[in-house]
Amino acid sequence: MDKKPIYVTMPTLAPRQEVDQLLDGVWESGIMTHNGPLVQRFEKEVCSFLKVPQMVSCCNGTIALQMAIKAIEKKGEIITSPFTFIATISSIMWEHCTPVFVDIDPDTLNIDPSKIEEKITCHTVAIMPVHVFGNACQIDEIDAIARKHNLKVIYDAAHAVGVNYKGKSIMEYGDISCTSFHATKMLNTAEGGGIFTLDKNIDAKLRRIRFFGFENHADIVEDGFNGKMTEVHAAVGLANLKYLSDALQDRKLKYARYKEILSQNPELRFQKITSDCNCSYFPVIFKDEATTLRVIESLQKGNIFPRRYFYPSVNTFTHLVPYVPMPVSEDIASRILCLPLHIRMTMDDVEQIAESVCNILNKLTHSVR
Ligand code: T4K
Repeated sequence: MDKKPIYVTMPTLAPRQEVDQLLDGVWESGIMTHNGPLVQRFEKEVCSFLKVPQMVSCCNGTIALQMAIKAIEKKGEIITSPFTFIATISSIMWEHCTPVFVDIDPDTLNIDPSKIEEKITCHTVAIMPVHVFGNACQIDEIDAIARKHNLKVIYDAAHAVGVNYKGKSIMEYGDISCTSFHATKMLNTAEGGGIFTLDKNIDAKLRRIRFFGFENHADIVEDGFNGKMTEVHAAVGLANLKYLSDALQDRKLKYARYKEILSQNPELRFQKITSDCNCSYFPVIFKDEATTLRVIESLQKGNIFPRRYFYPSVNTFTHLVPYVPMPVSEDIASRILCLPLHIRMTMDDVEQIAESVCNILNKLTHSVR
């Protein structure tokens, strides 16, 4: 019999009956959406888990970014990373702003703060860095540049639930931080997003933007749209939230085991991560693209499905943006692979995958001799 496939990730899901219990209340009340009781409870419980004062939930992480851009009320150039998922860029463009890329640091895989200032023009309105794979950006440097040039900072924290920086949640940094509760993320509501700000006025504005721009169901006071999370999604999120600590712990243990085995091969490179990273992904960087493709091919033969996050570098999507070379991002994108990492895998799976990668690399080395 074929081995069960192992995907790059799978959702952490609470037992069905725990979701069903919450859904019983939804069915009984008939309240399905419009900032219902479960959405409000989900927001409160996420805040208490992360120890942050407030969060506005919404329908997905892309819309979270768009709502954040709407909330800063500025149109112009937004400086961001080319090493990210397309949603970072499309959210900027849907808000009639222009993405301006700044290359990444080859070690952290996050935007390189030393290259930001040279890209600031009189049209720059904001910086949108990405905490890639849950690894905190160089927040102090970025915030200093933003203050000096009077720019807003919106963090794309789609991967960063459970990440801390200098003893507090990473969601507390910048003017606004946006996360994703997609099925593939640390905490999932199937589809969903969350927006964090310490500014009560921005928080209130985001709530109006999420609800068509209405104030008190009467006047339209914002450029809003429908960004709401439903009660059904909030029920899934509330049930899953109880297992978030376990999921975070599980990821860290498996990440450490991968690293221990794969570090034996001097050819491999790893993302340089901060100590409070959530280890939500396990990226490994090979010496070149040909090796990366051979590893993918061999793993897939064993029903193991790693993913090329993020390939290609988004500055090369010329249907969307004019090409500007980003040598570091393009190079890393061509030879990085995220290995499977999720709660449904066993530690044996991790060990077998890591050993398979080492074996494939050994074979490749000997075949070229
Ligand atoms: N900013 C950043 C930096 C992001 O990475 C993302 C999203 C966003 C913003 C926007 O957030 P959202 O609008 O999505 O909330 C996935 C996700 O769709 C996307 O959320 C994520 N980043 C991106 C990095 O990855 P795919 O196309 O690679 O995922 P997919 O559907 O192939 O799933 C990967 C594996 O996960 C599958 O092989 C099996 C497993 N899976 C997937 C789904 C959808 C499940 O087990 N169950 C599922 O329901 O994009």
